[in-house]
Amino acid sequence: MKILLINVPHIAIGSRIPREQLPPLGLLCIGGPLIDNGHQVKLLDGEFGPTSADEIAKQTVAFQPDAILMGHSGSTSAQPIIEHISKIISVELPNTFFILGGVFPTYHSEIILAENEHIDIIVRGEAEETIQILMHALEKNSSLVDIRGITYRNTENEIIKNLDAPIIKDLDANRIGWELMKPYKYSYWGNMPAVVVQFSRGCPYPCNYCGQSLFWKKWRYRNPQKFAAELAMLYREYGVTLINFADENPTTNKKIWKEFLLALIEEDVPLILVGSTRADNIVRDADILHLYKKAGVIRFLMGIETYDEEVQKKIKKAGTSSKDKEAIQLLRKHDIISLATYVFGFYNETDRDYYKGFKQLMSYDPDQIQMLYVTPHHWTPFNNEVLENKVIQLDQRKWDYKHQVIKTNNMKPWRVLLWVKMIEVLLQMRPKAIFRSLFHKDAGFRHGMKWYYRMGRRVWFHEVFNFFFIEKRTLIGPKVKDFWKLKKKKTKCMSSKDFGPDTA
Ligand code: B12
Ligand code: SF4
Repeated sequence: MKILLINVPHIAIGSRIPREQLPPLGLLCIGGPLIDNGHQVKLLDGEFGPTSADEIAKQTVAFQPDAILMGHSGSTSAQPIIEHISKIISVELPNTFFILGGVFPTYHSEIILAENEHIDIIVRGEAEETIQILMHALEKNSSLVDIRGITYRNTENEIIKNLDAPIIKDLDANRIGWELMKPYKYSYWGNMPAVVVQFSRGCPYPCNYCGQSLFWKKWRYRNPQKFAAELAMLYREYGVTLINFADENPTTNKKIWKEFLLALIEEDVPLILVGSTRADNIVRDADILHLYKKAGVIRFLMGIETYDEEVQKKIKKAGTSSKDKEAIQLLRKHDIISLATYVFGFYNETDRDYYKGFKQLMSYDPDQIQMLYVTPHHWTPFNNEVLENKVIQLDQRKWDYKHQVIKTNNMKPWRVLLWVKMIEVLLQMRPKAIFRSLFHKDAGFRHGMKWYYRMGRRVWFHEVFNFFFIEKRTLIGPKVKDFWKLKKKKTKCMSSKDFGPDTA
């Protein structure tokens, strides 16, 4: 079959501010096995440009695919964009199969199909195995009844949700379609040829606001030696120098992670690695952090999330303040940049909480910070705790952690924004942090810091300007528990007009 993989352009800052793009790993993961099964597969990456919906439609029609596969990396915030673009294309290509996958569609497959008549099938969960079975069935025009992991519309126009697919046990079994990247110049970290990779899937922790551990179900990992060899191949054959880990927690198992680090050191390739992990893993690995550095790790992001140990317990973060601080110090000792994320909006904070959060971050002294707003993803336990809270951001494209989504009872959104923006400035403009970006002995460290300052400056002004002059929000929106029901009725992305004037 002729298959087109489409990565849609996002409006989120992660896509628009850096002026460079990373490859959509999810689509490459399904593209590889499909190529090996004999299908003709092409990637259209709309993030470049960004490409307009009409241009994407034009290029798609020119390719005349039998099936269009659209996926998510920004997930929730990408869904309205996917629905919009796929609808335009479907007018021109009524006989093409429209198939979606990714985190958000996995949990909303029936709603999406009910609202979008042109979308035919949704693949739920990890898709490398399911997509091969599905494309084979579509090619042979055979029944979809027994294909696990899909939701589809049958010939009677009923929406059928088949059983979940089993998790993939061997993560090395399916090849990633790296060759699909060839038409595009992917880069990150200041124009370094870059890819996104996944050493492991899943997370063994139960943080109540995070859907990732639920999506992958169980923590699994790739063969450390094969994985290191693949990274070396990416350097040698594709000139890749920057590796961005998609893993939730690649360091979960110390022994396995150490094996990978040693295997990569053995490959002797000058790669730079950035990723996310947990602070307690860094503390646990104090004796092997020199191997992290030797293998090329330049930055780890760690979720600090809150100053308040009570909230930490409530959200089931299972971390401690002392470990967070120690992890940052340990990384610094090994010339590895620490990026601390901090989440606002968990439980009706007051000025005092913001001040305490700020003080705590100052005392931790991270090299970089990222301030986020808690987002009630439908499928997370946190969502059930805030069902009665009001939604102030009705545009789903902005459910991206960088917009306040739920109302905090004690503060107006402008006040929350001022706190967040002030904390960012005060932390990033500390003489200590600036000094490190200019005079740190490690050139890679300096480069990473300068790149982040450049990006941060753009993000900061973009967010403040958009908040006051462009974006809309409402203080009289629906409750969280009603948001998706209302959305379903409206059929298209709601605007604040649906709930009265912008009163924020
Ligand atoms: C790398 C990454 C990025 C990169 C994206 C680069 C790119 N071109 O994809 C960058 C830095 C640009 C980025 C930006 C953003 N990101 Co991001 N990102 C990630 C990260 C770390 C990895 C994504 C990934 O590659 N996963 C690995 C692949 C293999 O998994 P996958 O994409 O889910 O694909 C599998 C299945 O879902 C399915 N599948 C996926 N697509 C399709 C399509 C079809 C047709 C089928 C059949 C199956 C299928 O099959 C795949 C293989 O099994 C995840 C966290 C994570 N660990 O997943 C966050 C994550 C996806 N990002 C997130 C967010 C919020 C954003 C931003 C909105 C942030 C912002 N405010 O700017 C933006 C959105 C823009 C964008 N382009 O996505 C959230 C999404 C939350 C949600 N559920 O809505 C995540 C989950 C982080 C988190 N912890 O919550 N991101
Ligand atoms: S926030 Fe991090 S540690 Fe917690 S469940 Fe999500 S990925 Fe795991």
